[in-house]
Amino acid sequence: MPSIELYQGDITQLAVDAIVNAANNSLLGGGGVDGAIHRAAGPDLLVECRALKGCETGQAKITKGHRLKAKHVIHTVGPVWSGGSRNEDELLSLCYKNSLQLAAQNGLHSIAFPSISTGVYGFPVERAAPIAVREIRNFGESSLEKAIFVCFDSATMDVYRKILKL
Ligand code: AR6
Repeated sequence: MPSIELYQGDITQLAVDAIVNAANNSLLGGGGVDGAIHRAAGPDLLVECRALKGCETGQAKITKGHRLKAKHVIHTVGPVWSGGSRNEDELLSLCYKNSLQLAAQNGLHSIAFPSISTGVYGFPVERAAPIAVREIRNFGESSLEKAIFVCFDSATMDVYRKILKL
């Protein structure tokens, strides 16, 4: 299992092997963290994303980091919250699992996650954060040494802090 760190701020500023993007099924950009990543990475990220032909919810795809400090971007698509009975928990777990697996397959050592689905997609952060933490803790031996949870706002930070007892 990689060690877990907590960081409050902008994920686009992190010099890690991969930052994870909370994207949508098109992988062609959007608002929130997705928009910030595309702005910071520059237009070649979109060119590379076009060739990926989208991504299913819960799955993940990897690109280069282009102008980012991060070497790679792992794009995953979280579930849209619709009350909790549409497999949202399982799909969110898959986002973390598949992103970690992709990082390990590429021999990466460090990865940073935003709080997937808890912005525009409306997944309650109190329910999402324990899922995120559980998936990192359940991830076995691999090249991954460090996973960073990046919280943009202090409310999200508080939830993670409590769960991680930091
Ligand atoms: N760094 C880290 N976290 C951020 C940043 C940033 N620069 N900007 C926002 N966040 P969201 P979702 C936080 O809405 O809910 C996009 O349009 C934000 O405060 O970005 O998975 C996509 O194209 C929140 O805590 O992602 C999809 O259409 C978290 O990131 C849709 O939004 C996730 O919020 C995906 O929605």
